[in-house]
Amino acid sequence: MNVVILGGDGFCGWPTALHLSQLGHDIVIVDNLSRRNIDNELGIVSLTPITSIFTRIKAWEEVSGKAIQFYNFNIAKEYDRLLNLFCTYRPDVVVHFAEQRAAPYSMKSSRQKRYTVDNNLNATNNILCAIVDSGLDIHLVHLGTMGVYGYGTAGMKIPEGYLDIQVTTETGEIQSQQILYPANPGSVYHMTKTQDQLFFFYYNKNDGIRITDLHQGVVWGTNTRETKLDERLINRFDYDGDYGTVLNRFLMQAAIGHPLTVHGTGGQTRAFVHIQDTVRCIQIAIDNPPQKSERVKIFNQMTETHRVRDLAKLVSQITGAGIEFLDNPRQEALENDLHVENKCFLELGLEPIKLSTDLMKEVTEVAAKYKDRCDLAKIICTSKWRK
Ligand code: NAD
Ligand code: USQ
Repeated sequence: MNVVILGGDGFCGWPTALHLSQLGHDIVIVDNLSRRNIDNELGIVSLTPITSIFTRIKAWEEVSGKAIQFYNFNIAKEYDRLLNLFCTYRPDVVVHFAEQRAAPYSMKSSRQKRYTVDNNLNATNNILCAIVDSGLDIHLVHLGTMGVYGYGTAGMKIPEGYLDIQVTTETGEIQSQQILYPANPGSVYHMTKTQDQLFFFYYNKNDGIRITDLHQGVVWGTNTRETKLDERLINRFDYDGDYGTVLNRFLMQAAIGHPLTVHGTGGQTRAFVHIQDTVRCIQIAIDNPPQKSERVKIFNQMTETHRVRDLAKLVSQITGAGIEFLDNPRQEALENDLHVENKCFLELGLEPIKLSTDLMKEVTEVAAKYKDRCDLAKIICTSKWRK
């Protein structure tokens, strides 16, 4: 298949591009390298020494014999280039990773709030418009987030996108319906993902676009089978207070002897997925597209849930690291339970990679290998939800 990967230079996009290329798909990456520019803006670098996109692609060609094309443009702004790419390359599938994805970055100030909204909403709308204008039957696979649901469960498992409800009509009849699960975003970034859902609902209803929206949990791990093949293919490892996510941060903090930075009581429960399962889930989603008149398919892309303080305890037991309970910079529930339905991927053959000592050690080893690249001043989260 011809596959366009939007945001293919990023943490999830790069290993996905390699995985799909390895499977024999023809891959085009589009990325405006905004993530690398934000690193410059924040004065940080990935803990792992990622090479330029050009070196990455050349190394992949040497290692695998497979070519990947790359275009550097902004999909939120350069609509004509996006449409032209769709019309000339005629993709079967477009995978959309190209959004500003850090909640703390999106809350830094009005500049970052406005950038996140402008970038993410225009990116998604432009892709949908370009699919309509191209006249092609493209399957769009989007990376959404578990955070669209909020993290409460009302005593039930969070379903895969749609909630069964019953309404009483004026004549007293009970009618059953399914609606999108009510949105409950916890940051401006998460809010853009809840708006993406409405774009998908609308363009699917109006234009019949086939869409799969993957509500992904927090991704952990660094490398996948393909990125391990050559040092030049190494994936990015964000450890800083804006882009670093909780489990990778804890593993990295343990590797450098920094106390584990638990926000508040650490009673927050979140859903997790390993980066190797991320790329596998996208493969499964591509292999199982919605039918022409089917509504938006929504999968919960997560394999387990954990409470933050339990993760800290686990990492501490394995590594001996200390734990520090910090004032929580975010506005979020101090303690929450989280139960999530994830049957769709399991029924389609996903064999989940669960948190294991071996895999956690692997991340710690990667972190230890590159610890000299760490800037200690960038570890603590400074972005506050309320000033
Ligand atoms: P990332 O920031 O590493 O990658 C995103 C890529 O998109 C970057 O390379 C960036 O340069 C590019 N990009 C952003 N805006 C663009 C634009 N307007 N035009 C062209 N390129 C643009 O993020 P990631 O961790 O790989 O996340 C990818 C997607 O998965 C995001 O949409 C994110 O919301 C979602 N997601 C990520 C996680 C996680 O834990 N990393 C969890 C759940 C969902
Ligand atoms: N946390 C800590 N200590 C830290 C870092 C985080 O206690 O050092 C806590 C946070 O307060 C939060 C939880 O850990 O309660 C998760 O934070 P995170 O930074 O790991 O994840 P989050 O901000 O939710 O965002 C990440 C990705 C985002 C994705 C989301 C999936 O950056 O792109 O959408 O995970 S989910 O959380 O399921 O919505």
